[in-house]
Amino acid sequence: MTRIPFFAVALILAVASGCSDDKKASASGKVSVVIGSVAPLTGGIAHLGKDNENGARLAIEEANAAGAKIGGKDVQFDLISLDDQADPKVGTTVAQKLVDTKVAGVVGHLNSGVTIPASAIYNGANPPVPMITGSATNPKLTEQGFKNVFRVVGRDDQQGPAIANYLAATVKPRLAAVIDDATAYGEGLANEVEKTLTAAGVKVLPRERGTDKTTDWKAVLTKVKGSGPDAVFYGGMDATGGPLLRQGRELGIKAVFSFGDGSCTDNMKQLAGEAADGLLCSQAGIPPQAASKKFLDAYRKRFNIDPILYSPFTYDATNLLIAAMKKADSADPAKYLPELQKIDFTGATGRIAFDAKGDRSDAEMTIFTMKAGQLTPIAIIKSGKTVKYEDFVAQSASSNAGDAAKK
Ligand code: ABU
Repeated sequence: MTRIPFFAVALILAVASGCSDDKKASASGKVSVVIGSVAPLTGGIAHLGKDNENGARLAIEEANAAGAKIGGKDVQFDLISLDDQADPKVGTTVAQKLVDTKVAGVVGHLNSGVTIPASAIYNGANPPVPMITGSATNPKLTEQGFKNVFRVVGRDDQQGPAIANYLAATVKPRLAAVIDDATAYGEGLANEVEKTLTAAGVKVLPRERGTDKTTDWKAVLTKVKGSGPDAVFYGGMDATGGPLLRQGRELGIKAVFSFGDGSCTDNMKQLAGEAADGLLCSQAGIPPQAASKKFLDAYRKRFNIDPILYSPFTYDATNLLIAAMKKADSADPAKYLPELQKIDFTGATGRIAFDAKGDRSDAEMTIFTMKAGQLTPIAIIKSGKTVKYEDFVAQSASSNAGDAAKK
C-alpha cells in the first residue's frame, strides 16, 4: 500500500467502498473496507504526519496479514492516506473527499485546528463517519457533542496543568513568559499553562505570539529577554519551537524553556542543537518507547526507524476501528459505531476505553527532559498522581505498555 494521491480517490471508489454492507470486491477478490488516514504530509511538520500515517499503515497491513471476515465475507482493509497540510481549509476539503469516498472510518487529523472543523464534516455525513485522532489534544474537539468523534491521547486541559505544575514545583520560577503559535493547539495549551502557573503563584508576562510558520523569533525573544523571566513556555510544534529555543539561547536567555507535545520530539536536538539540553516538555500519553514490544519491533522492521511521537496511538486508533467492525460484524459506520463507543481494548499504548465525550479514560501524561541530546522521560502523571518514569516502567513490567520501556 502506498500513499494515495488526492486525484486517485475516485479510482479507488471503483474497487472499494467501506460504508454499506453491499461492498465491491477488491482485486484480491476480498471485500474492500477503506480507512482514511489524514495528517500533514508536506510542510514543516510532515515528519509528524508521516509518523501518524505509519502507525495506521502498520495496523492495516497486520490486519490484512492476519485475515479478517466481516459479515461472513473475507475482507481486505485499504488505507487512503491524504495530506491536509496542517491547514483547516484543506482539512475540511479532504474530510469531505473521504466522506464522499464513503470510507468506513478515519484516523486523524493530526492538528487540533484542523481536526475540529473536519470533525463537523464527518459528523454531518449520513451516517456519521467514526473518526479517532491519535494526536489532536485541544479539548474543544470532544466538547462538541459529536458521538462519532474519539481521541486516544489526553487533552490539553490535562497536559497544560501537568507540564506547568511540574515546572512550578521543580524550577520554582518567579516570572514566566508564555508564547504561542496562534493555532487552536498552541494558544489553547498556552492558556492552560498560564492559568496553572498563575494559580501556583508564578507571575506571567503578557502573551507573546507568532504563527505556525514563524522561524524568526528574535523580535519576540528580545522583548522577553528584557523582562528577565526564569521560565519560558511555548505552545506550538517542533518546526517552530526548535528555532525559538536556539534563538533564545543565542540571545543569551538563561530561563528554563518548556514545551508541549508538538515540540516534545527528538527533532529538537537537530533543530536547536546543544541549546535543547535542559528543555522540559510533555506528551499527552505514554512515551513512544514505552509502547508494546510487539508494536515497536514491527514498526522498526517495517519502516526502519523509531516512532517519533504519536504513531503508537494512530496504530491503536486504527486497530480500534477494526476491532469495533469485527465486533459488530459490519463495516457500516451506523452498525459498528455503538461497539466503538463501548470498546475496552488493550493496544500498543495500554488499555483504551472512551468516556461519554469520546476522550480516552485515564490518559497518561509524560514529562521529559532533554539530556545530552536525548529526550528522556522523567515522570508519568495518571489519574492526578505523578510517578517517576522508572517506577512506571517497573509497575507496568508485566503489561504490554511496560515491556518495551524496560529495554
Ligand atoms: N497535540 C499536539 C499536536 C496536535 C494538535 O493538537 O494540534
